[in-house]
Amino acid sequence: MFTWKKGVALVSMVLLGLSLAACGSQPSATNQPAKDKKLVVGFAQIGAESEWRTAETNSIKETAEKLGVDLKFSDAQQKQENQIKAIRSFIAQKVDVIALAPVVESGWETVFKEAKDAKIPIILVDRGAKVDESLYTTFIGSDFIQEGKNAAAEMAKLLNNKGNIVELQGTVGASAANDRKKGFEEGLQAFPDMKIIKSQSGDFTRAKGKEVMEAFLKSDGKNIQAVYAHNDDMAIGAIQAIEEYGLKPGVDIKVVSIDGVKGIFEAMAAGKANVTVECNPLLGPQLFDAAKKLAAGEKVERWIKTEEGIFRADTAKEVLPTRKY
Ligand code: GZL
Repeated sequence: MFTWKKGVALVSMVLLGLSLAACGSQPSATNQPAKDKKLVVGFAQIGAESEWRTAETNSIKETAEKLGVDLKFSDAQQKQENQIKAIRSFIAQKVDVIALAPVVESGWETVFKEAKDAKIPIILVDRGAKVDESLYTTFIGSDFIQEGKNAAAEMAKLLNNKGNIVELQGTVGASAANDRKKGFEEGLQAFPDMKIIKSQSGDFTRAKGKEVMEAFLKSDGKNIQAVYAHNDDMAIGAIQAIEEYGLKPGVDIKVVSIDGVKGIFEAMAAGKANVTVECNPLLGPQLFDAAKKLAAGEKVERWIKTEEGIFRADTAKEVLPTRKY
């Protein structure tokens, strides 16, 4: 016999069935299967100070595009406070992973703790940070101390173990600059007749590298047998200064630098530079591979190293067309 109670129960059963069917057929944001959710990565880039940096940015953007990663990208114009602002913005946007190339090693503790409290893992890319290791998950980048040692060994061959060297350091406080300096000095210990007679920061840029080299030439001119630059861009600036001074770069003053960008291969092919120690900027694939693993709760290695070579003037012409950055 029909009662109102039975009728209400029947109607609610029908409505419940319909709503469950609707859920099953039109996945919404809330019931989107986790595996189909787009990975969201915030990247706080330093700026565009060198060919190397531009190559790294291109690698990260192109790889994100290819993999369908939602990349939030910020350019800090070389300022740490802008990188810190970007990290706070990524936290507010609740990205899955935060990555950055720390412009300098210090000053990250507070904002990294904020990311940790928000349960967002941090990946360091191409430069280190002096913080407690628990505040970041992995460092993807090169062994800068080894790069400095390799540069010293190459310099010894060029100078026959004897000569005065001027050094163009990278950005003050940057791990790449600190460690390339450390590695080069350690490498020189085996060669007591090779001396660094002047050392100053050229901030990893061509313009500043040229300006500092001009000052070195003014004070020490023909007393300089070689220049060691922490990156190729400063070396290219130094080459211009040496030529304007009236000497032959690569001949009168040997040129050894780090990165392996196209510009230094062109200089080596023209006989104006002697050696570049490679530092690979194409880190996009390694970055998003690590980010994907972290977002899925998987572990990643503490240091994901990049493979690198050493390139000399005698092979520059044939290698140049094969270079990807
Ligand atoms: C190295 C990177 C350095 C490059 C420079 O990993 O941090 O910064 O050697 C760049 O060219 O400016």
